[in-house]
This record gives sequence, structure tokens and C-alpha cells, in this order.
Amino acid sequence: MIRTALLSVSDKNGIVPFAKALHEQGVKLISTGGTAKLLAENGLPVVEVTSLTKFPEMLDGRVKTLHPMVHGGLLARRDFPEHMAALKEHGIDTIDMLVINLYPFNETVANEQCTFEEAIENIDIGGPAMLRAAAKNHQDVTVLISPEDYALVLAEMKANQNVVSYKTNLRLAKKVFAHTAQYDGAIANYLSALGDDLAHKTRSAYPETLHLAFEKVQEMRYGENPHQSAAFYKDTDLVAGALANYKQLQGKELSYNNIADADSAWECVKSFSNQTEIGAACVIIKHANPCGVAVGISPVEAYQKAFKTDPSSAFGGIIAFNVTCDGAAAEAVAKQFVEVLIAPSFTDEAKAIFAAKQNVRLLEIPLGHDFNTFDFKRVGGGLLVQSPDAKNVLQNEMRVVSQRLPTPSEMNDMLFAWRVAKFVKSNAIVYCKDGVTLGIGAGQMSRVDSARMASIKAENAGLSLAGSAVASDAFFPFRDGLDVVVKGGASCVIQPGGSMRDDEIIAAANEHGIAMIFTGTRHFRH
Ligand code: 93A
Repeated sequence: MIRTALLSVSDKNGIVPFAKALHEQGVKLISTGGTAKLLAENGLPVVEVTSLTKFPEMLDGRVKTLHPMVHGGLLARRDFPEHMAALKEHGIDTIDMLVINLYPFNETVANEQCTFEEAIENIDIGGPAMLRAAAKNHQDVTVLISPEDYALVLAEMKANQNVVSYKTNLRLAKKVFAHTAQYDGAIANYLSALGDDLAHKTRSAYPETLHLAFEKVQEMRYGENPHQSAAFYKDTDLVAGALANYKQLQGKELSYNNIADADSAWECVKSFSNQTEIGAACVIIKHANPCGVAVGISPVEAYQKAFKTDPSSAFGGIIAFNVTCDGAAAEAVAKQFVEVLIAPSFTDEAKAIFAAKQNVRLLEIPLGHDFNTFDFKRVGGGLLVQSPDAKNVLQNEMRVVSQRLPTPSEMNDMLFAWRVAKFVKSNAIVYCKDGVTLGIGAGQMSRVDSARMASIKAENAGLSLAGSAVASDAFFPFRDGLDVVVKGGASCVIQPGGSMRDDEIIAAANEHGIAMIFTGTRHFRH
């Protein structure tokens, strides 16, 4: 039964009429500073949390409700005599309803002018703590995070002497945990997009005039083609760019295309490095696209798996490991024609193997501490500037949209495929299974052609796509692309979703009995 409600909302829309209705139901209202003020202004009797806790709101509001008077009231089990005795002993009253909306973190960081300071201040601590407490104790506490639930809860209370059913409380609690998970996910995403060394920096708007400072490293014999001249400049910003920090151990001077492909290879391979359960990852790049990516218990295993994806394209490729290249890996790689081999380090044995192959360029790039601040693209008469595609979709932001849930191994395969698809030129279709790419369709103008291309490549390499996972870098505009990948052998698909025809595409997935996940984020790469 609802006797006391605590209301603490950032977005105050709709709170006054709801609080009025609660008051008319005889519910005692407790509230935090801003919310309490608004309710009092509207003639409602309201107890301020400060008078309950006997503490002022402190530290610029960072500490308002973090107190046993609040959390004891939310968390006590009403059916445990010891809990109720403890409340009595400490003069704590139960709180039966919690109405909250959190500091608007997402809305704040969505504004390009948002500074790092502002973002941090908009991380709500007390709100999620109360939400989780109330949701944990949903047996006795009703917790509301969205105005759309106000009417239903009020109707139940009116019909049932202020009692809200267990079923409703449980439904609302589930909503809360999904919400707090998303809220923390958004914070993690924001911070990871800033990169380790940039976290202290203010995110500023793009300046009116752009003065770029890059330092010349080398002039090349030629550019993308022999009739073009070229040079490589490194970013003078210390935190930026892996290719500003490489050490070349041997081989001819890096060419324009070597540097461009080495960048793609390194960006892709290092994206596997926070996956502690993985031994090693290997990426083979050709013409800026991965033509084989795999993880394995050792670098040699990862390489051998990656090579099998597309042995003919791997010829003359750029290869990267995210772990030390040891003798076994070096020996395996040395069997193929390789332009550039990259790793955080090479063992003496590996160096000795390549000593006999002086044409191979060996690059050591330290893991971590590199982060591109901006992406640039020269266009006729100007420069396009954007923040890098640094967003990693967290698992709790992904949504299973099919009737069939993915199995754990399908889930792993999809996550792997999704990681790779980010580094494949659009339209990208990537088939994977057991930590290895099986077919990669890249750079096609139509998604369905990319899908066809990927399965043709798998067939050419003699690989089976049965039971594989497919990642698509952007949504399927029509069901034809999905039909092609299922026909190819995919049993699950990961894609951003967001097409006008999502319903049709979900229906097609269900018709085929495959599992499908929407990530909500796309990874175009041009
Ligand atoms: O700064 S907090 O993380 N610390 C707290 O103790 C706390 N308690 C409630 N944020 C806290 N809140 C949040 O304040 C609520 O989640 C709500 O978004 C907001 C309402 O503040 P006011 O009523 O003063 O406008």
C-alpha cells in the first residue's frame, strides 16, 4: 500500500498533476530541492529530503538522497520483522513509491557545445542508486521512471485502496534495470569515444577557421599511383595516431598505400585488444579492406585462420597482430608475399626469420595511447571533418528483434562479425563463425551485391557458410539482402536496424527461423 512517495525529477513535465493526484489519494510527498520547490509553489504539502536526512544537499547537489533515511526506507523488507525493527530503532519511515527521472546525460552530451565538465556533472549518482534500491525491493515499492505509467498506477491505486499489484511493480522494476543499464552504457560510450588521454579535455565545437599543424615525416617516391607525388605528415597532437608512433625495424621505405593500409590493419586489429579472453587477433588488409580476420589462441593460429578466408587476396597484403609476433607466427607469415607486418613487438626469433626477407617492412606499434582526434576527407574546394567512428556498441544496447533468440555461440559470432564490419568499406557484409571471417563483401554500391559477393568469395575459398553469423554495416533496405545471406548459410544476423521496412525484414528473419540483432548504430566507411 502506498503511504509515502519520494519524487525527484530533472524533467519536471507532468509531475505536478501526478503529485496532486497522489496527494488526493492521501499519499505523503517527499522530494528533493528543485522538485520540492515546484510542488510547494503549486500548493502541495511536501517534506524536503533535507529535513528527513538532517543534512543539507551537499557538494553542489552531488549528495542529496544518499542517506539511510532514504535507502533504508526504500530497501527494507516489509515482511521481515528484523528489517522493520531496524527501521523503528533508527526512526526511518518506509518509502513505498519512487518517482524519478535522471539527470539528462544523453541530452547533455548530444549537444556539440557540451564540455567534459558538463558531461561529468550530468552523471546522476543518487537517482540510479534509489532506482535500483526501489526496483530491487519491487515486492513492496512501486518505482516510476516514465510519465506514461502514471495514469495506470493511479488507476490501480484508486481501484484498490492505494495498493499497486505485484505484477505492475515487477513490470516497472524490469523497466528500471533496463533504463539504468542504458544510462551507464551511454556514459561508458561517451567516455570511450573521448579516448584515455582526451578525457581531461573539453569537447569544443569545430572552430570557424581550421589551422592544422602536422609535421612532415617523409616524402614518398610517389602517391597512390606513380604519377602522383606524396608525403606523410604526422599529427603534432601527442595523443593522436598510431602511425605517428611506429618504429620500422626493417624493409623498404613505407609507401603511401602501405601507410594507408597499415592504418586500417592496426585500427582493426587493436579493436580486439580489450577482449581478454582472446589470445591473439590477426588482420590481413588488401586495398584498405580486411580480406581475413581471425582470433586464435596464438598469433600463428589467428594468422592461419585469417589467411584461409581469402588466400588469393592475402597475397601482397598488410598483416597486423595485436600481440607479440613470435617465431611460429613469423615463420607462417614468411611463406606468403607480405608488404608490411605490424605487431606491438617481435621476438628475436621472429626478427631472425625476417632478416632473410629484407623486403618485408616490419613495424612495431605500441598498443594503446593512440587515438585519432578527427577524421579528415579532402573534397573539391574544402575539407570534411568529423569525429572518428569510435563508438563501440555495448551488449546491453543491442536488441534481439527476432522470435528466435541467438545461442551463446551465435552471439559470439555476431559480435565478432560486427567488430570486423566496422572496418570494411560500405556496403559491408561479413560472414563469420568461430572467430574467423568466412566471406567479406566490401565496397559495393548495393547491399544485396555485397551479400552475393561475400558468399561467392567464401565459395572460392572452399569455405562452408552453414550456421554462420552475418554482420551488415548498415540496415537492409529491403528483404532481398537478408534472403541472400540466409540462402548463403547464415543462421543469425547483426545489423543496425532503422530501415523503413524493418517490420518486413524482421518478418523475413522469423520466416527463415534465424536470430537477428539490432545494434542501433551503423558503421558506414567510405
Ligand atoms: O547529484 S546526484 O547524483 N546525487 C544525489 O544524491 C541525488 N538524488 C537525486 N543526483 C541526485 N538526484 C537527482 O536529482 C534525481 O535523479 C533527479 O534527476 C534530480 C532532481 O533534483 P531536484 O529535485 O533538485 O531538481
